Amino acid sequence: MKLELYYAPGACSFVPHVALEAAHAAAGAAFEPRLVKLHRGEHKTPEYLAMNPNGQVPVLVVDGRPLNQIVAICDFIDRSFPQAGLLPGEPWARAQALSQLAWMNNTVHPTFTHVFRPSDFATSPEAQADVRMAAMARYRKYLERIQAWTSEASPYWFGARVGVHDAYAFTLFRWGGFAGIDPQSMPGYRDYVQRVMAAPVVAAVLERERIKLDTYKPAA
Ligand SMILES: N[C@@H](CCC(=O)N[C@@H](CS)C(=O)NCC(=O)O)C(=O)O
Repeated sequence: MKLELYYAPGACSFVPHVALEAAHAAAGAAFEPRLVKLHRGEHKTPEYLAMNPNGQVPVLVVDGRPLNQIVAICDFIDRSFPQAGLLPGEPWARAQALSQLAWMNNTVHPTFTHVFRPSDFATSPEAQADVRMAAMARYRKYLERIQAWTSEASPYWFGARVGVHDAYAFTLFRWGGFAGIDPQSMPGYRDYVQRVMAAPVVAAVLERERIKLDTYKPAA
């Protein structure tokens, strides 16, 4: 099976990127990482839009066929390489895991988009500032919910093996810095994220994407 992942450094594509790295470590599955330069608009070209009409990363191309949406991509990688243990196999536990993953993707993630790009949601500068402020408060509440979940992580979300929930929890926490959330203000979440970052498959992806947990800049 030929697998290609279109990703952008630090974007949500980090989640399937970790999934593929874990599948590589556990099952020898090779994949080709394809860097997409969002600042150059490489995700808006006709060729890219033919793979993903939303003009977004990630896209997983499987033997030439594109697959969109993180939840579907992670489900596909898990079913193709169950040796990686990315998601629980037992039906109820799996449904709960997908419920959490879907919530991160369809609720927490778009809330951050309101913080990061309020101009997508309002036209006047005042309304944009309002959108941003309201979304920042909601984003912090969501991170607190994730922090409560991760307090049970031992050492990772589902136990011994790092997986897609850990990768999403890291990504959302890292974005928190851009939303003005000091990582030191959430010590439980910070300690968990540091464990996740030290896991070899995550460390390999951090290195390839050249990202760190360095997004928070205290106000001068
Ligand atoms: N629900 C989508 C979310 C994808 C998404 O929001 N991707 C962002 C990066 S985190 C993106 O490509 N943004 C560029 C843009 O919208 O112009 C998924 O699961 O794939």
